[in-house]
Amino acid sequence: MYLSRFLSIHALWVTVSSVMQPYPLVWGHYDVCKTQIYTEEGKVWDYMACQPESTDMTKYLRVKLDPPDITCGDPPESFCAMGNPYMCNNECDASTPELAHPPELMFDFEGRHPSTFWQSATWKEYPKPLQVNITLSWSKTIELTDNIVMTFESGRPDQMILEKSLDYGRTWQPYQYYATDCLDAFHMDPKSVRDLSQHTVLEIICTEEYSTGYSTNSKIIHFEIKDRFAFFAGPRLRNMASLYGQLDTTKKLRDFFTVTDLRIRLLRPAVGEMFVDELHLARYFYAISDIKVRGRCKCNLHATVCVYDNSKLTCECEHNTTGPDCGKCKKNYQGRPWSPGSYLPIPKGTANTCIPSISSIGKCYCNPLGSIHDRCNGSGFCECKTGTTGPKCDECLPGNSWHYGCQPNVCDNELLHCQNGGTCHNNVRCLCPAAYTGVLCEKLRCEEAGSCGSDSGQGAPPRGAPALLLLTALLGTASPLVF
Ligand SMILES: [Ca+2]
Repeated sequence: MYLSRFLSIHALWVTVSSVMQPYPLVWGHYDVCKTQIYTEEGKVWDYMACQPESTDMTKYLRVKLDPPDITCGDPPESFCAMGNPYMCNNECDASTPELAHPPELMFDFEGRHPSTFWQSATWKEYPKPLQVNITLSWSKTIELTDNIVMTFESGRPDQMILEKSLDYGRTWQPYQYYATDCLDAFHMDPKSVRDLSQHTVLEIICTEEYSTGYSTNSKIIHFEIKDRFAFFAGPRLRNMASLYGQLDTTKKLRDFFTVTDLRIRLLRPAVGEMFVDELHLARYFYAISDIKVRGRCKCNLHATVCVYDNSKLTCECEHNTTGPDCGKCKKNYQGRPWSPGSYLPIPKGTANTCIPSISSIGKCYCNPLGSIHDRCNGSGFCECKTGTTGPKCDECLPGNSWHYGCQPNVCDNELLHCQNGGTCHNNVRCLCPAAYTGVLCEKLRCEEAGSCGSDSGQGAPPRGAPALLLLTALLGTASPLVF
């Protein structure tokens, strides 16, 4: 199944800003890897940097909860409305579809009312912490192109860490800390993304912006990708060329927006007051109705298509590259070291195509006229036709000459002499005086026509008859060409 093609997010941004202010749509969308162009040498391929379009990546993830049995409803339990501890007639029951809250409800289509949501068990074991890890895995490197947005139906947690992995979940780094009190929870000064700059954009911050429990109306938590892009592309992301230039030259910046997995670590549910109300612990739980992750397969600017097959995303690599991320050159295309494509120069970028290896052009391509197959056999050698030799089968054995491949000599200077004053032409034919004919000019033309008279002595009669017999015998073994 091919990823559906959306208007890429940066194209969308430009379209939006062009409404506000005329803006030339000159720089590329990197949506084509190659085009055919006409040059003096005819039609040739012109290669350019390319990438898949940005899309909804939640369609391709695997979700894992830890502890695995933390989802509510098994056994069924009742919970209270967050704002009202005395309204405890809500029920979660995993065995009844209308009352179940499984994890997939964080990723279903959200357009109906009321929302569908995942919900944890309640905090009935207080004061033991109620902690849940939600891991989203793609088994593929992806590049984030828009904010990660999480919608909480339970009130936003008091403490939470968003983490990322770049190595399929083996190691994790924090992406952002969230708390009602950053200093108390994580010993960090609270900051907002707006406090950062081009120079500090990679700093990991703790924010208090999204953790005010249920006392405010907002349910949303962001991880701000676009605000970070804006440090390079300007507030309306108009100067994407500048961002792309930075991404090209700063690997750390590129890696910052690249993930294979995300992990939401819920450390303390929304409490909303100074103290936990121990008499009504069924008020405290986590519930998430929606998680948005937009991005694209990372293909190192060598592919526009990412295929989802067998629950796995793979780039369809161009530019003679291969691997799930197009991260290396194909076999026999290692003529220079692999490198990713480049966004620069705008608008088409640079493809940095892999080129054929020098060793593969000698070694494994056999001369098609001199060899049985045009590729090496299993042991790495060309198999030559009769009369042919050399590593590439482009040299002739003695007694043979190259004429669309090696052909047995018809005449030469050693054994196959042209007779009666004839001259050998390129080892393939004797050029005979007018009166003579035959492969070696051994026959009188009038003899062949049966018109030789007593006065027809246009030339000397055949000389050296025994030698002629020998040559005729030799000719029998050769395969004279047809002229
Ligand atoms: Ca939902």
